[in-house]
Amino acid sequence: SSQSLDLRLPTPGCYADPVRAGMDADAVFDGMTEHLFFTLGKLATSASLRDLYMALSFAVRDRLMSRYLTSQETIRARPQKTVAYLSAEFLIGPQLNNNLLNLGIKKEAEEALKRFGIESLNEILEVEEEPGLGNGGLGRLAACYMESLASLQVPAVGYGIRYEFGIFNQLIRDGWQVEVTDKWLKGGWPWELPQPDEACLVGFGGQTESYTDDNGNYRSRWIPSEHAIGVPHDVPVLGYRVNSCDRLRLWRADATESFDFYAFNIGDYYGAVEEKVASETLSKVLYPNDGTDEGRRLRLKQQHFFVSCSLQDMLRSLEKRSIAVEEFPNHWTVQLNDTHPAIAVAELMRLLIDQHRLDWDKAWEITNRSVAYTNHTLLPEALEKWDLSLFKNLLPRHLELIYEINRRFLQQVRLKYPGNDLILRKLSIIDEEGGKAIRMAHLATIGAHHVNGVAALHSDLIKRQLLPEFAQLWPEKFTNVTNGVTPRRWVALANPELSKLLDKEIGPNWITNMDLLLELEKKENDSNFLDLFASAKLSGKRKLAGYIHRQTGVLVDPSSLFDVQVKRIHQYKRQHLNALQVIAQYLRIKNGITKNIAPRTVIFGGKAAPGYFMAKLMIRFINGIADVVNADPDMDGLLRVVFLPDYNVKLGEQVYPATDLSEQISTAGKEASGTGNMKFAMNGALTIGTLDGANVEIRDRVGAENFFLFGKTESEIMELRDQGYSPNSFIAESNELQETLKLIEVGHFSNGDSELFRPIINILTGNDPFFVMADFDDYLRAQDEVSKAWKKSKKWNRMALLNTARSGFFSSDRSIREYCQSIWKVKPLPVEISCEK
Ligand code: F58
Repeated sequence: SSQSLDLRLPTPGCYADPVRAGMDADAVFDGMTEHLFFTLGKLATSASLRDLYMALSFAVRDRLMSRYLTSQETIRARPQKTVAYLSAEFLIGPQLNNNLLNLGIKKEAEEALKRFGIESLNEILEVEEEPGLGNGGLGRLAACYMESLASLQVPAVGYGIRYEFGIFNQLIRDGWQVEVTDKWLKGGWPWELPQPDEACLVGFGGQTESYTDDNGNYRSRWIPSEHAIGVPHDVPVLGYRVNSCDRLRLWRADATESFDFYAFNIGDYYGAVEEKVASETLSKVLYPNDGTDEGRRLRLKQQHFFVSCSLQDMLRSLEKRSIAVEEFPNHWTVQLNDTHPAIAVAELMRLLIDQHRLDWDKAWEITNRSVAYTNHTLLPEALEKWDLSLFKNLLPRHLELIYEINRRFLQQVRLKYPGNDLILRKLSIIDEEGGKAIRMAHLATIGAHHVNGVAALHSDLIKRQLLPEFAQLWPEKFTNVTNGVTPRRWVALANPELSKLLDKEIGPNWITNMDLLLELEKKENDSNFLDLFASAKLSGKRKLAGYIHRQTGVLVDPSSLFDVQVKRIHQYKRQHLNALQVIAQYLRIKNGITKNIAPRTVIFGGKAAPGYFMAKLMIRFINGIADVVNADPDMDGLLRVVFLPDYNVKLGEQVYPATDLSEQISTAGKEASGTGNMKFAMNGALTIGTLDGANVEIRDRVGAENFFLFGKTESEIMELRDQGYSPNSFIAESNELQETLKLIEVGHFSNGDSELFRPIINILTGNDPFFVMADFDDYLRAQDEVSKAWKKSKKWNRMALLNTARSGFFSSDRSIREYCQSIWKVKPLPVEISCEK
């Protein structure tokens, strides 16, 4: 219709202005110049690096627009099913380089920058502040999945929260973690498009009342006591070298206007401003927990806020196109990224019943046909439960609906297991033990048509241990989709040296078809090629060594074995097992037993949850060891220990290409999947690991002979636990372990303070919940294998090459194809950009 208004209006497909849409270096340069002048108010002659970053980002964003708008228009005009990926976290990382890569104008941007006197694109990329809108693996997975969805041309929207402060920045002071607020928005963030016209209203609190409707039916209605407004902030997510550009829609909480007007009427201006501030705190900060559920009221508010906005947005999209609400499951498939958005089950029921006037059965059918749930953890302390009274106070209508969902569900269970009260108690959404609570995993499982784990072992354990009664009831509901990571960011962009080599050897198509990497297998005995492969690695290591020196002052040798463990700090991930191993190596060197030692640089990185004392102490412990090791001349040329502060996506891009040995050493059965393990393998690192999460599948694919396996299996751990595990029996059998523990106890790594690391010793020699003592000797044995293998460099390089060659399965493109086929039933919708008027 806009065309009939004015034929001169450009369609998104043929935006004519070369300055804003041209893809050559001249156009990019002109675009930057215009943005410097008109958008940023700067003269090119006095532009700072940050100005140039902003100008280039705006110029790149311009070039996304025809793709983005045409994609959104294609989805609107040719209605088919769209994926709604609901996630409280999207850890998307820096945007500029990724968009340059996916647009295919990296060279052009470099050329344009040269005209501003900038010799390397890296200088500009350095300036970019990353949005830390996630804690770790779960948030990063959501980002990889959005990128793959767009690259596979699948219509999708990622729905989440635009936190004003993301995950804290980590400083290290005197060896301790210090948290600093992450003010990622302070300089303006060029990648978002606020859409205030599409705001949604969300209620909280108040009460419900029953009434009889016009047809004489009993109904319930909710009268909330407060409201917040969700304003969408959209981030275009462009696929790799395609026109498809999906949308990440992040909601920012605003105060409702009525407060402001009310203030003028009653004169309580300051009181009203306080209310406004309170409702805006909703999207203020990301909860920095990893692994423990805190059950905080504000977090439940955040969850309901973004879920309600997102579902309203989906329903509105149908209304706009005059599609009946009954058609919802044919137009939207809603994926719950863990239980954080699980309130969607109740909220969709509420919207369908209370607002769209559907009856229960129809509403339930729609909900169940639309929603699927991904579980990311088995740790009992991480399973979300909401205190019943808190929940009722905040979401009274949702509680009523959950009671009814539960009543109908338990009725079904009773039919199948007559007289079995135990199973009813086990399956109920309401946990009756202790203070009553709502089990969100149960709500999600009952509401969803599919429940999936994130690696084969994990999905199996969901069925056998976490939800066995549910799996018996609905065997076909449970499935596995092994995680994956995007090769665009994690190889093409992070590892330019390796990418160049791959392009030359097998052509550029590996970027979208990682199975092509298998062709590298035929190079496994080609010394020339192995040398080239190794020198790509060495170049990554040199860059990281420079970064380590600048950040920590520690000089490391790029020819040493780079042994890396980067991930959130947690007892189940066992950074302390790694640290103990370092001490054992240190002792060997001190005692002159250096024959089997390979020169190593042991690198740690990761944040600890601010309230997790043991994790913070583990960081202090690693830094205590680093201080002693790095200051001891006996260690020169043999051992270095580094704790890299503030591990995030950007730093990960430097770390993965520079790693020789990937530490994946969690207690078997505890790490749902892991995704860093995949990034390492793709970049040619060998793994030392337990049979946990996706390690199992990595080992199966790359070959057992190219993987350093150690430790008890999940079933052996269970057996040990059932027999009454005693760490001391393992300590008694290991001299090296005794000496290692002794050295910590006497304060060797804490300037003689024998108290500082006492809690670590106590936990390891006490009940050792993560079986560190049980796995120590076997870990040391595997590390000796690593050292031995490192010394035969050609053999090592061959093993490393085979890891890269056989890692194609772990592309998130494969994961997304599986979700599309077996869970979502969605097909790609190619986007054509044409210029017909
Ligand atoms: C992670 N979970 C798993 N949770 O630990 C990891 O094995 C898996 O590879 C990854 O998900 C992707 O499936 C995870 O990162 C969180 O960060 C939660 C954030 C919210 C609070 C509770 C932890």
